[in-house]
Amino acid sequence: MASYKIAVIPGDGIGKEVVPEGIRVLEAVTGRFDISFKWDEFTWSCETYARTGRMMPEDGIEQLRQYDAIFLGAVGFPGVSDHVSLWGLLIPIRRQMQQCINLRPVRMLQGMVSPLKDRGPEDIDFFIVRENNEGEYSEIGGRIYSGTEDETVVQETVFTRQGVNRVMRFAFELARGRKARHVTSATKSNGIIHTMPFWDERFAAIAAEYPNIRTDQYHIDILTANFVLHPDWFDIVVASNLFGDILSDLGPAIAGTIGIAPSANINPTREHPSMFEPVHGSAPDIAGKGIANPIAQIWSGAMMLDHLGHTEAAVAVEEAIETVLRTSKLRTPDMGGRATTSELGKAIEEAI
Ligand code: GGG
Repeated sequence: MASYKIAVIPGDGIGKEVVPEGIRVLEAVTGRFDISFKWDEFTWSCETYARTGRMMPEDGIEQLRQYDAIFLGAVGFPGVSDHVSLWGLLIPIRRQMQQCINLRPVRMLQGMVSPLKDRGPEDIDFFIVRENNEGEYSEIGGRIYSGTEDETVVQETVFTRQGVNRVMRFAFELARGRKARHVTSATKSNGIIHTMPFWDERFAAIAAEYPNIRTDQYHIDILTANFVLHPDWFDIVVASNLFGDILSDLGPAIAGTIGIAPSANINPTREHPSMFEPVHGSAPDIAGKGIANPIAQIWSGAMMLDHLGHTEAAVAVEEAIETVLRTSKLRTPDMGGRATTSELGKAIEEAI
């Protein structure tokens, strides 16, 4: 039997409601695939911040290093500034665990309804490969003359050759295993004069290593329009940290709802644990009502199974999600229904 120690961080808001459903469904596959999980919960959150002045303890990263993977819910709640909660928990984990790839599938599942007219599952099936450790998410910068008319704020974007090459190679390697074998680069090299022309140069250089893979690139503005107008044009989209974050909210929205969108923060060397979390945040507006969509968390669990080497178990979880969506009318309010978080979680567990 394969046994894994998983660090569970439900976090804030609906994170605390969807994480138990993710665990419920992963537990349901363990027997069938000879896997066992030991789940250790860490209550690090904005509540912890309010009590202690920190989102996680000083040795939090060291504690997490002993685990095989991290299963995260959502981070952020009113009362704590969003940049404090993100830079106090999520971003230090991504960086210190060298989770430099954020893999975000965008797939319209059978049974879902797209807000785009006449689009079905055959039209929306791609991956966003987001650079996860550098780019626009940078601490370099500062503010001078605070509170005066001369107030000035500077924020530097950081692209390293190693970081950009790494995310692009990951995208091309992923494309090699796909039918369409096509990589699209998200750029903005007309307006962003230093970093984005560099991004384009690296894209051309890495593309040359993969002559059998079709490539194209779009400025981010028209790329967002093309996600809506021509979602069938995309297979693998490689993007910087900020662009990837924005595109991976738009992608699932055209596939039906952001409530189903999973993500994997991957440490490709496997020296440190990778982290699996829904794309969505803590949704304070619906937190505590028991109506959050658990599918993004459950699908993130499938990505964790796949990362741990249990591809068949991962496929079983994905198929269970699709079975419930295809064969039942059970939907949470974001999908136009009235089901609760746990009703949908239990139905997926039963489908396993
Ligand atoms: N699921 C984790 C979460 O709360 N994500 C919301 C968010 O704003 N994340 C920022 C990011 O992915 O960079």
